[in-house]
Amino acid sequence: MRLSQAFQPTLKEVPAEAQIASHRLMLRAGLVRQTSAGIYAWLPAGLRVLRNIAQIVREEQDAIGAQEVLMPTLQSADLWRRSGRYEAYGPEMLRIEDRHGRELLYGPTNEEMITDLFGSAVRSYKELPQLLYQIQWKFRDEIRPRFGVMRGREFYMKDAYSFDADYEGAVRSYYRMMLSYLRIFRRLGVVAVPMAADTGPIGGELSHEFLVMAPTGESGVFYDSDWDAIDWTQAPLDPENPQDLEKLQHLVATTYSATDEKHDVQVWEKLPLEKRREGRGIEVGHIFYFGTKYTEAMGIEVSGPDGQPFAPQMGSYGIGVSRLVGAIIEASHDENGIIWPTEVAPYRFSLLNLRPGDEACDRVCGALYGADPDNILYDDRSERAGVKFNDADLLGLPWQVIVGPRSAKNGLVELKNRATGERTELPLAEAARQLGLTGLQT
Ligand code: 5CA
Repeated sequence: MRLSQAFQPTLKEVPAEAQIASHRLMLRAGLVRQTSAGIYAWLPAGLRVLRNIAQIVREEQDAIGAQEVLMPTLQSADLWRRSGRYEAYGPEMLRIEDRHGRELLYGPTNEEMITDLFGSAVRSYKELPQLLYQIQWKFRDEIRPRFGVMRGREFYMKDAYSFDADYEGAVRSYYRMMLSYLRIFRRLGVVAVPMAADTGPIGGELSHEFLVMAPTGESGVFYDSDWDAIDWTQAPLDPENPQDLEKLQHLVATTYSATDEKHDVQVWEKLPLEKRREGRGIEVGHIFYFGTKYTEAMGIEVSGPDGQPFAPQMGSYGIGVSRLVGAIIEASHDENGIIWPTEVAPYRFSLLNLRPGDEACDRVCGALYGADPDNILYDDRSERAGVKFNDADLLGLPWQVIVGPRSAKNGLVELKNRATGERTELPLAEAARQLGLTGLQT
């Protein structure tokens, strides 16, 4: 993408309403714009990040055998009356009436709808277990939307639902999902620690929330540094193997982590000092096991091996996809702007042409840009170098390739690492190789 043509409205002024870094940076870098309180339009660069996150979530959910569906955002009030949650959910639910006076709502979550779908299709225990997910917009009329996309009213969520024949199966589904979450957050380049949690309006008895460490987090957190050390993408745990899931369950039960609400000082003080990690966290995921709460309330049964009908056991599993965009920035930025982890960055690198019109600069930039124009952000604007440097730091792609007239004449470019600020001058072909660019035309 050529920056001269991109729809990327950056802001010079720090927006007054934005209280935290991620909100300020998302507005300043031109990732989102607020359209009404707690509701945001995603602009091209922001949308690319949102999609990258969703894609990693999708790959890892598929990898544990979950199947993707897409349910509507609008649901009928009657569906929610069957579970008893229509009244119980309260003013956070956006209630709507259609032209025939029928009551609808904009879904804040989808337990009822998926349970109904499941019930209309599955007849026998032989069709269990089932694991379904979607990535869809939700609406919760939060009393105080704030911190930008972090606590929005309309937000993008991955929600998954499991159906099992018995308690043991349901617990396996729960830990299979937990393993998938640990892999997802690792791939997203953040440390997210699972912590035992309360269940709130979703209900149930077993629940963990996943918190990303960031100083502006809403909860205080305490955890064992082992959580930082494990690379879950490399862990030899097979989501299909019940013994591996038991190992994970054991590890979670014995490796300390707690929000301030559940903190146990006595257990904490048994940990060696150098293993204690303390800070604040942002909730980016939440998983629940709630047994037959919804299947029973809604009268959903399948037939068992003995021919007797029974209500399947359920769990539900959320990830705040749009919240993660803010949470990743909270965890990874400096005074100059965002520092994207490679896997979610909106483009591979910024290409800074310091003198458009200069023959050598244009030639070197053209060669690099031509290798992957969809995924390179090419600053070809006729702006001062300082403006280009500032904008590139603000948007925070992991690498910047800086092309000035003197070095370009000698076939050299400068490679800047956004995270460390380190700059190295090297031949064009070598820079392309380091950036993983193939098909360079020189
Ligand atoms: N039905 C369950 C699991 S699918 C559920 O709704 N869980 S939840 O309420 O915990 O939401 C799941 C995730 O959505 C949260 O962990 C959080 O990351 C995200 N989320 C919740 N409310 C908001 C909000 N107002 N703005 C942005 N993200 C939110």
